Amino acid sequence: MERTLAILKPDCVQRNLIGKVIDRIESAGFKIVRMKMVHLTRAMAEGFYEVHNGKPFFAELVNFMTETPCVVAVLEKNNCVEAWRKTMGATNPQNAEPGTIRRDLAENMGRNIVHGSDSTENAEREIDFFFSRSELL
Ligand code: IDP
Ligand code: MG
Repeated sequence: MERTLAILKPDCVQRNLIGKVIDRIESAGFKIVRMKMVHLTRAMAEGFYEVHNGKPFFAELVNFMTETPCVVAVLEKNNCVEAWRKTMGATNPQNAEPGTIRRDLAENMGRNIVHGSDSTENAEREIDFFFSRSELL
C-alpha cells in the first residue's frame, strides 16, 4: 500500500486544529500508520525544505516551521501521495478547492496548515527524514 508523509504544521498546532485535521484524514480513508510531535530545529527545517533554499520565501518558511512543535505522520491508502495532496488542497488556500483542508482552515500561502509529499520518491525520503527504520517496523 502506498504511503506519504503528512505534517500538521505549527499553525495547525497553535490554533488547536490537530483534532479537526486528524478527523479529516481518517474520514477521507487514510490509515495513520505512524504519528508523533516534533519541534524542528533550524537545521532540520532547512534540510527538509532544501529544494526551496534560495527562494524568496525560504527564510519565512524556516522561521514558521520552527515556531512551535508540529505533528508528523505517515499515511497509507491506495494512490496515497496524490490523494493526500487532493485532500490538502492547493498551496495557496485562496486557490484551493472548497472542502479541502487548506481552503477551509488555512490563513495564507505561508501558514497553510499541512504538508504532503509531492511524489512517491519524495514520500520515501521524507518518511525516512522523520522516522527511523525501527520506528517503521
Ligand atoms: P506545497 O506545500 O503545496 O508542496 P511548496 O511549493 O512545496 O508547496 O512550498 C512549500 C511551503 O512553502 C508551502 O506549503 C508554504 O508553506 C511555503 N510557501 C510556498 N510558496 C510561498 C510563498 O510564495 N510565500 C510564502 N510561503 C510560501
Ligand atoms: Mg512541496
